Amino acid sequence: MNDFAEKIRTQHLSPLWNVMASLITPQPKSDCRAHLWKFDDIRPALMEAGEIISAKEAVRRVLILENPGMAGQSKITTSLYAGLQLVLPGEIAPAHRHSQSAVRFVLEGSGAHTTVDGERTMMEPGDFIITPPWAWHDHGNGSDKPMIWLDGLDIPIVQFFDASFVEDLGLDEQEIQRQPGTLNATYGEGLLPVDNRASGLTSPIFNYPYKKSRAALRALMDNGDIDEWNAFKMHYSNPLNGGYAMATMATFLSMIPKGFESRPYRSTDATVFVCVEGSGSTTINGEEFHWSPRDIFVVPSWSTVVHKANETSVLFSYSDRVVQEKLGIWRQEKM
Ligand code: GTQ
Repeated sequence: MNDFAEKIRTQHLSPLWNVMASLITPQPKSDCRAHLWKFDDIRPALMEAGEIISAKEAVRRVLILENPGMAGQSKITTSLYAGLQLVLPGEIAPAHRHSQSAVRFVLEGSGAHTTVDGERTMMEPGDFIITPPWAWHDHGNGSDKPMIWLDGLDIPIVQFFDASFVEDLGLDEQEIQRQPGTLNATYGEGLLPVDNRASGLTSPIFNYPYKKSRAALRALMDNGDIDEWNAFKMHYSNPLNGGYAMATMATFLSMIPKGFESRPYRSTDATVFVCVEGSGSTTINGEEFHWSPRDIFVVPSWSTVVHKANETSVLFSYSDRVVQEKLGIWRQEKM
């Protein structure tokens, strides 16, 4: 057998029966590990990065959240990237575009901005902001305080497909083509242009302000039936089709009432969570992680999860669920 495998290796052939069991596993097997980053513990490193390199020099001054099971791979899960981006007062992160799309979730500061394909939006804590694939984007901070947000990108997905392109605009900032708030006013009020020609792959709304998202969850909580696994959970939606807001990353916001303990669940989409408000803990395959505002934690695929809230809490999360659903491979078990 070994001689045979050795012999055919020179012809770039390999016997399936030696590797079958590790390729097609009875359950998901991943190097991805559960982990929690306490914001207060990692913030000093980010501020130190602010002293040694400017946003312009770095292009993007970001500290990558690396999954401890995949060190050196710039991944938080097998398919997703996460990083903390710092823009100091007066700084600009210059305009560029790339195949990868980005989720921004604002953690600290107020009054910085990002410009995406000709429209500028201000960034406030809890806002969920989208950079679609191949959209020009630059960031700036005109406030007098540091701005910190979580970047979630589909870098590993694009890497897997060998489909990465990037282009620099050659200017710090792109030209602004519309008034701030134009896209939200056009697409975010229950109306659509009759001859809408936007592709629908990504939501035309690129800032989902926390104030509005929180009010939606609050209304759901005050009037809806609680889900024993998710408490009150919504996905950000694309007004063109009601689907997820982005093509590669599904994004969610959940409100968990004080004292709630979820029943256990598991799903095939490894998920990155951010605590927005409140405090509590999440037990992942028996290991308990305590969170409070701005903490970030990651749940690997098919790990059993139980959430507990000490106070009424809000969690933001993102995963590749939208891709897995399209491919027909997403699974969930609510126990
Ligand atoms: O803001 O454009 O965290 O291009 C990584 C790559 C952020 C960005 C990241 C990027 C960006």
